[in-house]
Amino acid sequence: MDKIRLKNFRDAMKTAAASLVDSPFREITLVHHNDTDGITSGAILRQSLMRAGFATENIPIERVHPAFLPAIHTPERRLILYADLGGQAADVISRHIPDGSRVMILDHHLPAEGSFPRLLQVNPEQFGIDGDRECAAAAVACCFALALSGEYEDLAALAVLGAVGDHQMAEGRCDGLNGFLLKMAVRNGDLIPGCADAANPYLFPRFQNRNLQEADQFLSALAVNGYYRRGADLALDACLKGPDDRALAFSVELAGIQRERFGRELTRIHRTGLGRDGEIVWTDVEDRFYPLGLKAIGLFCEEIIRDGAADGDHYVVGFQRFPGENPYLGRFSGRETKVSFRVTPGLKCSIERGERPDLMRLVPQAVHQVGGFAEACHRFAAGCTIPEERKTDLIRLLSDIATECSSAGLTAS
Ligand SMILES: [Mn+2]
Repeated sequence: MDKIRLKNFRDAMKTAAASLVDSPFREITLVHHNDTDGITSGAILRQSLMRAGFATENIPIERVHPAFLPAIHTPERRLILYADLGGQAADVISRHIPDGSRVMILDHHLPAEGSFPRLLQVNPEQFGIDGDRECAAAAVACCFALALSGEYEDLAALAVLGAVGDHQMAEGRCDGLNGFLLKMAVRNGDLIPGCADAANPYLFPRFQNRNLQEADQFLSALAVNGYYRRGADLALDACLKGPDDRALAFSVELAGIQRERFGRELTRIHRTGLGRDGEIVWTDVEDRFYPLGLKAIGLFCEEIIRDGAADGDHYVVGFQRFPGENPYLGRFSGRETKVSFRVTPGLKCSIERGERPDLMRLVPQAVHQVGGFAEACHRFAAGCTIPEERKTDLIRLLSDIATECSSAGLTAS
């Protein structure tokens, strides 16, 4: 990464940090993702802004849901900072900002097209820095912290942990801004190199000498699995002070809950079978995974595949009901379902040979037609949200589109 791009990014961050410090307000709300990159971002921002004299409030969320925005953007919240999400929702966010409030988005996902004058965005992608590889959200947050004060180098270790959570460290190496912060953390003794595992060579003394991957798994157990019991609060504290007994016990308890819920659901599937429509197999756990976060259904689809319950060449679809209450934002009306998509190993081979359509070809089209929206869509894994009453329609559409693709003679695209 060349020096010019880095300098432009850091200059923009200086301007952004100065605009907060110069504002008359000293209370700030931090809205961020609940995965490891989001949690470390939230922790870095909390710590640096507290040192700079702000009172902070963290609101970890699973995603930007339009229904959350009125609950987030109340007139009392004059300063709101989004981290690790928000860039792609800048349009809808900007429509909820009350007069006299300031909103800043520090994201690393490719931002939405267009300009949104009611808010300020600082995103590495705007400066030619690759947000998928060179700069996790935690690195963005850490640059913001270093713009507040060059003395906050101790936060760099958390930035590297965020990069690991987002799979931006490969074979123990980081590129770009992630790599810059990794060097900083090692130089300051906040990460210790030399662990025997070549893929995970750094130990994090604050996390009781876990390596970075173990620290990532620990944060996920708290903040992702334990989201609906406010486990994200424990994860944020663990980032800043190290895991305490309560956090350790909670992570063990949540792992137990996941085992129990998944086991019970698999038993049910062995008894009654999966739903089937052409190449689609599906299951609906309704609210039986509560209090596990909404990532659980994707993990469970993978479990179904490992277990062999979806043998053969199939698209595997799982539904998990969206809880009507968010632990940080209260109750919401409207009934929605999270949907996760995976493929069996046999189908994956057919897709790779260009014989069957991948999920990017199948999912967005079908989801759009039932009035839902795709959250993340990759070739072999995808997730979305749809209205509760459209589940059957979605399965029907997926099956029809898959069939059309075969009769139309699928060409690799
Ligand atoms: Mn991220």
